[in-house]
Amino acid sequence: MTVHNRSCRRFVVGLAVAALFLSGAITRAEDGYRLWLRYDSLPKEMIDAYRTRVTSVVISGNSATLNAVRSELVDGCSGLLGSSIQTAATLDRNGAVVVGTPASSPLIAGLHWDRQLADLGPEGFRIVSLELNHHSAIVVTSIGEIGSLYGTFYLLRLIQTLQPISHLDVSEKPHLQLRILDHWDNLDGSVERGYAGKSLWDWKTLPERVDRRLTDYARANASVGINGSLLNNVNANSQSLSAEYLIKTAAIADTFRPYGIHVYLSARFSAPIDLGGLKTADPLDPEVATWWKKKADEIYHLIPDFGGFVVKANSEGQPGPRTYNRSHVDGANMLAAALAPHKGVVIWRAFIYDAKPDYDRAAAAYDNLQPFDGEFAANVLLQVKNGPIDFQPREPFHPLFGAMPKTQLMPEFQITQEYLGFSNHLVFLAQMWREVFDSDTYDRGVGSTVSKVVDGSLYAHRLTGIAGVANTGSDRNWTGHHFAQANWYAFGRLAWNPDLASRRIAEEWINMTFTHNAKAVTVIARIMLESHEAIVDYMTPLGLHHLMWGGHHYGPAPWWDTEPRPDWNPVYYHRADELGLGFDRTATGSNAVSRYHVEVRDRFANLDTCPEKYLLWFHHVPWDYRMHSGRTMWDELALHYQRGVDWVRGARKDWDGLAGVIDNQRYNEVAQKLAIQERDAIWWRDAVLLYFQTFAKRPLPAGVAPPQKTLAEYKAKSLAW
Ligand code: GCW
Repeated sequence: MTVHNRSCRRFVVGLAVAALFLSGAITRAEDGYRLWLRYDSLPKEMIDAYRTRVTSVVISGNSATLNAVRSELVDGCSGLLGSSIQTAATLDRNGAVVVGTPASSPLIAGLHWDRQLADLGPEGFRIVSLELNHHSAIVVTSIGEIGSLYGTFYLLRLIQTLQPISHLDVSEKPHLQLRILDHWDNLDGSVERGYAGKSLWDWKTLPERVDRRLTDYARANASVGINGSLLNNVNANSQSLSAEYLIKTAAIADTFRPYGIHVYLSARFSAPIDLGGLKTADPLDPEVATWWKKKADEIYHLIPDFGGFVVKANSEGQPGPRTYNRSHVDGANMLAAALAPHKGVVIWRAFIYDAKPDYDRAAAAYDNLQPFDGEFAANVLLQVKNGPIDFQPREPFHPLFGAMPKTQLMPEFQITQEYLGFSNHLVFLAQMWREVFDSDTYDRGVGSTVSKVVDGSLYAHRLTGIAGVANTGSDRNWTGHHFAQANWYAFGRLAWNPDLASRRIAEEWINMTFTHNAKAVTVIARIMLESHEAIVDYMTPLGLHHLMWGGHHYGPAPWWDTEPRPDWNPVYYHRADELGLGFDRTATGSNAVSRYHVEVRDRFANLDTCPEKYLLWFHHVPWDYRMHSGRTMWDELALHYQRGVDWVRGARKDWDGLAGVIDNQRYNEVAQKLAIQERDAIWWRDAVLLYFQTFAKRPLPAGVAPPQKTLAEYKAKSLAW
């Protein structure tokens, strides 16, 4: 190529790029970074309905939160309505959106809504369409600035999901108080059970440099009402509480504060020894208590709105009060006393299981903690996983819910998919969480659901909360799989209101994230709403659990029996033998079922009334046992696995049909993940059925495809992710 040719080409390329810019044809990359806060222009035929209602933004005051409200509203409305919406100092035309608190806005103060707003609290809000100073307006208000921010996101969501806004009269407040994302992030940037890249916190460059991404993280959380963030792994490093790291944490807290997010830290129980040089961490030692009080003072000096400590004690090798022969109450209450003067809380994890001979892990947390009901300090919450084992694809609800009426329990859900196909499998977890919330504990008679335990209404608790183990990371799309974003979204929506329907959550998210095309929304919602049952089918149907490969937990290994603790091995959980399959947790076995209320216990303990989805969780069932369908248990089991595989194939076809409706990048990325999901579902079906067949000694029923490899091949190498 001659020099002339090269420069000529450069010129032409330059012209083309400039032309693209001018025509607006260069759109943003569809890499998923914007999550559900995309603010792309609404379908043309819809815009006019909103344009007359939203013409300007009137926000007086200049706090960090009000500034965040202003820029969100201006960006959001300008993007959605395809024209620049400006801020205005006064209400001089129709269509103003007026946002603020009675204290920040004279217009709002003039409405005299103080009583109603006080009832809704500082995070609650009202949104009303009305006439104000002879102009039509929409008022978004709260007694707290954070409430106005939440109201702003609510209004934006209405527009994003094409809801009418001409006659609004909305009053909302969160059902749960502490709505926290737990990050299992290590100080070296790795994330325990994280499948979306590295930690979002770059400890090396903090506090000098705070990644812009943290503001976007805070916006996303605030948009669904998440108000807390636990920054470090519950398998904690004491260094997180050192002066050096607290300054870094304070910089993160400063970034989150305008968005109403409080930071929490995992406290390693041995920190007084590790950092303070004390000889002991015995919670009843006065020097230890003093060390924690001073540490709390130091933290609150830097971070006045610090949320509190989360503690994993005497579990999986973590130190705790039992190390000193003290109780969990001794440990929790000692820390609670240090935080109480600052209004901080202690979140004590109930994920405690010891390895006594012949014990059943499903009863361990209950036996360790239930006897202490009523003894925890007022600022302690007990954080209980949704089920009694460990975030399995399906578990019955944890028996502690409904068994500790005098203790503030908060559920812990796992948003990251440790046991559910990492960031490779599409599974919408709202379905699974709904099942937990809707479970009836019977503690105060029929209708004593987990959601009523959790929202405090069953026992009139003051302090309530919920935690979700985050699935976020440094990946450009935040969560590895585009659909995993829906689980972050759903967690926030359910934390705000545990009674929300999963369909509603799914449809909101699809409209905001992918498309307004009604047909496509229906297809995608169906995929999402069916996905949880499908993953249960191809991983652990009929109440099976913990069949995963040791250590990393990706893919099946029901034969696994080499972990140092029996209860880390799949064989401990499925108990397959020549007679049948499943863990007898009734009176003839471990009797873990007795930890549930009598109504629940009797239903689960009786083979005829036990829901089949929990059958092998509670019973050791003969291979030829007749299921409700009339088929044998073995045949039914095999057909569940096949059904799971078939579902993934169907979902792939459905997704393929969306070509052209979804942007290319996300369409292709999701399609590729679905291909992996199909590969894995087949692997699960084949490996598990081949292995159980060595006990069942029965042929696969008609309709179940023959395995693609031998059992030896499946045992030789784990599935790769
Ligand atoms: O699910 C298990 C995980 C561990 C985790 C533990 C816990 C943080 O395999 O990685 O540790 O639960 O919840 O404490």
